[in-house]
Amino acid sequence: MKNNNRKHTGWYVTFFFIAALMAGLFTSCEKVAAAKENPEQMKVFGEMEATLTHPPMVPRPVGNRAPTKLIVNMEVIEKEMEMANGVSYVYWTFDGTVPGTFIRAREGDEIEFHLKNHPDSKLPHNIDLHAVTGPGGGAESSFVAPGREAVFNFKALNPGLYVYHCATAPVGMHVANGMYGLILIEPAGGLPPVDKEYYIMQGDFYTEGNHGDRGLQAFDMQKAIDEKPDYVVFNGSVGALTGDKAIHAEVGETVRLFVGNGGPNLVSSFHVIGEIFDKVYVEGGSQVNENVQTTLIPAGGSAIVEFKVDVPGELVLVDHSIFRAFNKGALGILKVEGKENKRIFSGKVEEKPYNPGAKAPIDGETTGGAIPVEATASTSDKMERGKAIYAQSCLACHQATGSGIPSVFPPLADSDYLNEDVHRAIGAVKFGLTGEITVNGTKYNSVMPPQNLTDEDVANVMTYIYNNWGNNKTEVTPDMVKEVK
Ligand code: HEC
Ligand SMILES: [Cu+2]
Repeated sequence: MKNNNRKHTGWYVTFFFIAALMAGLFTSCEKVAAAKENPEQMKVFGEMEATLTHPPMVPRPVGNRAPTKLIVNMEVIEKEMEMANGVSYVYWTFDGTVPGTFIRAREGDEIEFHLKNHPDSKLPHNIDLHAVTGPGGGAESSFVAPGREAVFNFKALNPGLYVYHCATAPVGMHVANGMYGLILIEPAGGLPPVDKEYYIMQGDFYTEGNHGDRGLQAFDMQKAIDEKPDYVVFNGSVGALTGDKAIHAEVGETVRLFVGNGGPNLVSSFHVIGEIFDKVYVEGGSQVNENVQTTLIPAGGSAIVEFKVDVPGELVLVDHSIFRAFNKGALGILKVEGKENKRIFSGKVEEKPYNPGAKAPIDGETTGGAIPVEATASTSDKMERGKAIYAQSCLACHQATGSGIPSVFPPLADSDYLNEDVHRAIGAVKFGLTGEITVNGTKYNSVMPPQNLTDEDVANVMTYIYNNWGNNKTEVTPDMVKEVK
């Protein structure tokens, strides 16, 4: 093309200019492509400030932009925040949240990292980014006292999802107080597009009081050394991803979760109840596994999981070391809205008696019209049956005497919530319950899963509860249960 231009000497200047531009573009494209094999050689174009986001949101994808000089500004803030209902904790944070803000960059970017430490901080801090190739992941270079700012540069050589964390001594304590987050280095051309992306990070916390003990809780070093956390949570606190803080998607959408584990101690068995991961970028790297139920996320590690949501409902995010989910807080909700698809999931289509000991009834033997069982069941039968259902379905959470567990599971014994409104209580048992409620003056903001009982059994178990433990002796009938929609 250049040769061609040279023949038309009258247009020489213009053509030369255009040709030079195109040649420039062409070689820059070549460099981008060639850089795949040689990321250190990747040239950067221009300069921009990174947009950082608080969890559970993530910044916009890099798309097909060229590598650039990316300026990251982050601030260390020590502040008191809520860990659970009525429980607070002095967290040490990157940008004021746990986990810290999400950084999204591209392979080949040259990152100019500014770490500021708020003047009100009591301690110096630093940052070790696992995306850094260099001593300490930047820890020494970023070490910064309160009221000061440290700057260092690094080139993002490897694509992947990386943890960053504070590495100031005692390191374990800085991490245990919430000093971690994620940095995503996208490959050239970016990750394939999806409909929804979210940022979730697990962490374990060690408080002087036990789980649920109210008030400001101090860090407990001995429990941390013993690896016996009182709280295991997503995004820094119990309920950070439930109730009106649940994350959302619509039927038919593809969802990508960037999941990290700050630790400091526990490994996460990350699972979404009611979904299968179509893809997992194992350990946040480039290897993709498919059709995975539960993926292991090491402390100081990550995974990217992707799935398409096909039916509506509440998907429950858990650490499948399951006591952590239902007793220590590692539980979140992804609410999927849209049209049902009965072929993919029908819901319960039938429920009938199963009694292997009994004689099979002979057809036509029940003359005079089949009498519904509940019409003949005496109150003592109902209480008997209700007691059995309670033991099987409710006791694990609400406890044998209906006492519940403070701050985790509300009491059913002498419960004002229960006695005030029978229809509301039926609704809780029939459809499950999320969001904040107050029982006997104490706030709960957790999740009770739907119980999948027949209307008759809901009536039985509720009659049992209402006629025990100081409740108001309401008799609940299957018809009352049927009416609650
Ligand atoms: C996995 C634990 C779990 C199980 C199992 C469970 N619940 Fe609950 N239940 C909860 C939680 C948590 C709440 C509070 C939900 C909230 O914060 O919105 C609750 C709330 C309630 C409430 C309203 C609040 C109150 O204390 O009066 C009733 C009534 C209730 N449950 C009844 C039952 C019955 C009956 C069963 C068994 C059929 C049952 N639950 C099984 C966890 C559970
Ligand atoms: Cu620190």
